Amino acid sequence: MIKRKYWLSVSIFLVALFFSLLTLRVSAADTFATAESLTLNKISEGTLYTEDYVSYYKFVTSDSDSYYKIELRNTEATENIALSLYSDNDLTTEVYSLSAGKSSVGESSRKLEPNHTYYILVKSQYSSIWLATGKYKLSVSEIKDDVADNFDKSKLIPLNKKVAYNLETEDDVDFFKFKTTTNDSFYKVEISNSGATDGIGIFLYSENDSTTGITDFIVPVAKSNSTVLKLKPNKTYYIAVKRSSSYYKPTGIYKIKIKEIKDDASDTFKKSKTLLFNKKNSFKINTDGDIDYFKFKPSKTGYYNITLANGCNDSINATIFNEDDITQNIGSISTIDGTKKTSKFKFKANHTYYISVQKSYSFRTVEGAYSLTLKSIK
Ligand SMILES: [Ca+2]
Ligand SMILES: [Ca+2]
Ligand SMILES: [Ca+2]
Repeated sequence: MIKRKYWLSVSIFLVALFFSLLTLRVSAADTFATAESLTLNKISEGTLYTEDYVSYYKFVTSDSDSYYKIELRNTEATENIALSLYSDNDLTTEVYSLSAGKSSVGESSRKLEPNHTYYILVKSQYSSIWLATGKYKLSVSEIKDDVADNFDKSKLIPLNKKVAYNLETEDDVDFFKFKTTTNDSFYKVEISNSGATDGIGIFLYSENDSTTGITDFIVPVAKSNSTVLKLKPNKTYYIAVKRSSSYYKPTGIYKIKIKEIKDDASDTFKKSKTLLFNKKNSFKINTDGDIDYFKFKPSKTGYYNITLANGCNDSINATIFNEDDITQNIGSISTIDGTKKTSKFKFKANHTYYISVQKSYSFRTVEGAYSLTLKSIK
């Protein structure tokens, strides 16, 4: 009797030991150290054998600047399943997690470090009431970024050429730079949202520093938008193309072009061009917003006629200044498009006067040719 009881106890003990060893073996096997290697861009199948089963995976990123799309397909599991991404073989290094409900897909695309081993754990979603068992599919796809996400590695784009790029994911940022010429020029920054799924934001910077923003604008789906700015000569400017806020989620192709528009007369008193007397001085409002400054020095004191001929598409004004100071206005000539107008002024000999020419109404878009003629009245 005692002997039988002894053997029963031993048997129970051995069975218990067997199961505990089995559990120990399973949990020891399913750790980071034995994580299954995933091949990039290939779908792997997996199974959650029990409700507390955890599958361990690892993958190595390429040496490219890339996004990685991780997709978890809950093909046959009985409840919600979840995935966590770790940057090291350590549970404290979680990058993000995502879940996939029954018969649905969970996915996320993130930029990851190049040449780095990441780990993925797949298990039942513990926040669910019921725990899952069953099959699923897992894949990690590399999506190469065509343009770097930072100022330092920004892509140099040529002037006057339209080039196509891509927003690979909705949080992709493409950084560009361009160099202005030695000319006194305007630059038209033009973006065509030819293939993106949502509005694209454009941000222009004067330095490789996000605090130096000059302007920004949005390009709606299937539209073009642009801005024209007078920029400093011989200088590098930066552009970021990205979503303008979390409200927008653009992915897809867009085209960018930086066009140089040369200005024939400076926008400042300081660099104003000298006008010649008894001659038609022909210039242009080269782009909307252009203002042209001139100077002249009469050789004798007396009355002079100044004629402004307007070949633009809207009204323009010439303003005459007694010195190189915006407050020293001594008169102006206004012309509507396609007409010319002459006004009489009295000038002193050997004194430098200034004239500016610009559009009359700030809310209009004005471009085109004009001329100024200065004649002494005999
Ligand atoms: Ca890109
Ligand atoms: Ca001009
Ligand atoms: Ca100008």
